[in-house]
Amino acid sequence: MKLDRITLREIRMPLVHPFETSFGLTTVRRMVLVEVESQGAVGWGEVAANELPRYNEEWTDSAWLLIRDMLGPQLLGQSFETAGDVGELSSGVRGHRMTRGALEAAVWDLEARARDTPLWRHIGGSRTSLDCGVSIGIQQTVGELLDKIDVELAAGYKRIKIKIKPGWDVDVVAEVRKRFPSIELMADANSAYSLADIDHLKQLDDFGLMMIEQPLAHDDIIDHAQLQPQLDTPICLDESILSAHNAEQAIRLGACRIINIKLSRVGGFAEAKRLHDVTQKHDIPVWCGGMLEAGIGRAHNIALSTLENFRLPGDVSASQRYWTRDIIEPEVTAPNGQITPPSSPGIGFAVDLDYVNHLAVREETLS
Ligand code: OSB
Ligand code: MG
Repeated sequence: MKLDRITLREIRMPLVHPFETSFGLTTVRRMVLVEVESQGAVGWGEVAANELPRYNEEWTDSAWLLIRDMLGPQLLGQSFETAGDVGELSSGVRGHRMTRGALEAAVWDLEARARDTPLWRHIGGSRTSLDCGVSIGIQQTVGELLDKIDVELAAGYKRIKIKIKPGWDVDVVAEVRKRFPSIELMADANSAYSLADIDHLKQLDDFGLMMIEQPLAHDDIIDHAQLQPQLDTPICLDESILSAHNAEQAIRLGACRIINIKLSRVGGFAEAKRLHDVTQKHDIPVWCGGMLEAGIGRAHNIALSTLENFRLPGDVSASQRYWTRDIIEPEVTAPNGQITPPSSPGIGFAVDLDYVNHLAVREETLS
């Protein structure tokens, strides 16, 4: 296969609910969409990187430049057998997995469409109903958080994740637990703590959390391995796991009991599948994380979530929790907190090109 064209578009979309984590507040998403074409067939990808390099080293503008000046021209100049080979073609670039992964995922979509197969089947998925959780950002008051949780439980979501940071942690979790004694509850720290906080983190053991996500540094495995045996609560790694190799090491060291796989964070489907297989071999459950994606990224996450070892409810939920209007048709819905993978080819949702062009603040075609 050879690509004939790559079109980049940057879109801006305000979130229905501004989203606060330990590393910052997001109110408007700026996303780079990637459209690839080969022999008349097209595929779509979405770069999940944030607007600033706070979650990882990438951001919207780095993605644009990297594809425009380096990855795009390089990919257009090479032929490859299958979508599974595309990640390897960009392996000369250090890091920037979200940017590389968006290109890779676009080619997977194209390939699945060309074969008239839903992407989730094309990658080897088998789950036909996906249990969904939600991730709720830091709120102004605990009362607001409790109200938000009420809304999500009423919508049928199966698990509630709250964001924590120093000053918004043990007391908040205690109040949530008091009000909702038996829900599936977890907390995501986005690297806000260090081993010096160990006694503080141990207090979270009182609340029967499913897991605590990424308590320590974004690039750490060894400190997590020291922390995990001292906590009853399972640690789930997010930021620290960029590859199947990282997962092998984390599991070998006992740094976590659960892993959040983000398609974007690991650089696309080929690596996500390898990582999935490693966790399955070691009987470590996984779930699919999100990055506040618009419809294209959301559709890719749905496809990934159909792999067998995605045993826990993920962060992939209905479009309307994020957007007044999504860029795909139909938008993603999650009746009773469950998503049904689509049956049409490729990502299985139609990209609303008129709306994308309406939202686009810049566009560039490479050929
Ligand atoms: O750590 O999982 C995270 C959003 C942006 C950056 C990092 C994270 C998140 C979320 C939200 O938790 C997931 C979502 O709803 O898409
Ligand atoms: Mg996380």
